[in-house]
Amino acid sequence: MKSTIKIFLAAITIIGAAAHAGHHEMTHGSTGAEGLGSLPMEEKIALAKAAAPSNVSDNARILDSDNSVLQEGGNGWTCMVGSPPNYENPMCVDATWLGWLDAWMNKKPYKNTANMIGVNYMLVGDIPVDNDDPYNTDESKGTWVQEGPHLMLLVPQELFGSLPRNPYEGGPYVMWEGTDYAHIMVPLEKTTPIVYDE
Ligand SMILES: [Cu+2]
Repeated sequence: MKSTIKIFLAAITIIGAAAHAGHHEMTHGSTGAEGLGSLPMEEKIALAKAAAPSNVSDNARILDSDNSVLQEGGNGWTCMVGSPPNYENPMCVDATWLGWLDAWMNKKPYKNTANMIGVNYMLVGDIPVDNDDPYNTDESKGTWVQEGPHLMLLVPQELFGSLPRNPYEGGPYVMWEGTDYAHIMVPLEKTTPIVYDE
């Protein structure tokens, strides 16, 4: 599992960098080209833990962006520091989501066989994502969204029901409909459309 998480983190870094390359920094508060890459370990741990409530993250395993373990955990949760250089997308995930992340990053089929829903906390927010296509990095096509604080839920896809597939309709919605990686997004704040500069 370690190596697969590492692949995931490497790939999400690439996706993040690609998304940023086509996206003007002003619209989502970059800290600059050098970013936060040289953050002390304690600050990385604090950033990762900020993705979830403290009763989830205090005793979680904490992973750096290169998959090194910054802190061992003991409660079944894994918090990840997010993508360098700016670490805007830390997350805290359960075991079900670890399986999903492995499948997504390695483009393997995925089906939730855990017999329980999966919960993923992203209380800090995320980088821009195409809601239509999990692997699209071209912001000139697709339906791009950048969530603030949100949860992501894995449930059997039959249970998506009539939830919106449009991230801007309001309330929970389905991300990546029609793929194995479809999941429910639960924004905790109003979703503000991304503003692109000319
Ligand atoms: Cu999502």
